[in-house]
Amino acid sequence: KRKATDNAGNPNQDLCDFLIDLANYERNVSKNIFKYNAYRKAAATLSGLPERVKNGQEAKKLSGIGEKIAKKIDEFLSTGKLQKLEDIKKDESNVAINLLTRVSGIGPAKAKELVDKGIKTLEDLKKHQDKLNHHQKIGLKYFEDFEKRIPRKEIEKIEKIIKNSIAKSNEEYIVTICGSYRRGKKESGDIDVLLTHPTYTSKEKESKKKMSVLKDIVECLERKKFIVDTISLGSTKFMGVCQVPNNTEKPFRRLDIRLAAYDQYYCGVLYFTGNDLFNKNMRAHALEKNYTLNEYTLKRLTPEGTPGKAEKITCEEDIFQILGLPYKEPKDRNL
Ligand code: DCP
Ligand code: MG
Ligand code: MN
Repeated sequence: KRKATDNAGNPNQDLCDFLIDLANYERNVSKNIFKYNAYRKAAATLSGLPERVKNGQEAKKLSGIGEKIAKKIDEFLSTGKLQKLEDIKKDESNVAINLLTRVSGIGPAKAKELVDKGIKTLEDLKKHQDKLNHHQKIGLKYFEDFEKRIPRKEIEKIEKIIKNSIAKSNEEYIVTICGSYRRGKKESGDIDVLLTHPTYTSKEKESKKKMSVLKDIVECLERKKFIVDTISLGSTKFMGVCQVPNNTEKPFRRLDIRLAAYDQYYCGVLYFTGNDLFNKNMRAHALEKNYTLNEYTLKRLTPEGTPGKAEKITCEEDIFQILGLPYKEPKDRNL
């Protein structure tokens, strides 16, 4: 949706832009997630280069760039455009599907369904809100703000607000802002908060008392006028909207909060820090080593392939070490 390759002074920004356009077309219209990931990977590789790519041949040496993408780079460098993209943009239903998927909560299938009904613009959507669920209505309400990237400075402020308010209700909560912020990005698409408490362990996860932990925190942040809207609230996952209090010129921001069990916290931190491609690689590597890794636990697989009991994990380094991998700092997890 938003451009994850926007970093200051990227000398290959225009190439990254057309690759992201192609990626979005593959996801939103063709529903080809494989190609979507391939284009995103190529864009991520180019966005990390210190210098401008000279031609496709040179680009092909880089990871994630093969013959086909190299050819497209050559076409773009010599003509300033890409015929495939020009053709895609000529079809107004493609353009409409792409636009509607930019609304938080609207995926490719829903977008196509709406476009088939003749709903093609945000104005159309506003007139047909009865066709939207609660999440999609919120996505539409905050459409402009949710497209704005969040500067690191603002998330630093938000981190203090969240930590202070939560500490006031109970000193023992542990709060980590994960996602692209933890990976050191200068701007983020949303704010990803991971939360745990020493008394909240995987054994007690389902008990009645623990069910209200996240709800209480959300209510506390609502009273502070920090959380302003809720998309969804379950026992371990909140999705909603926040704004820096007493600062009405600041845009509304997407906020995710997850509650992790204390003994599963670092698998949660690893997962929620990402990025998603890094997580995929990490899980694939775990399987090669006969382990299964998810956002909760790391478990050894028996020869029959069934998971054993959870490994004891007390920090992220433990996970890398058990899997025989050198530790990677969050800033080196931007694949
Ligand atoms: N995640 C994942 N697979 C997904 C979605 C998310 O592994 N399909 C994990 C990795 C992500 C983290 O959750 O880094 C947070 O998800 P976000 O969508 O918030 O992504 P980021 O924080 O990485 O980027 P952005 O700046 O766009 O929010
Ligand atoms: Mg995020
Ligand atoms: Mn998120």
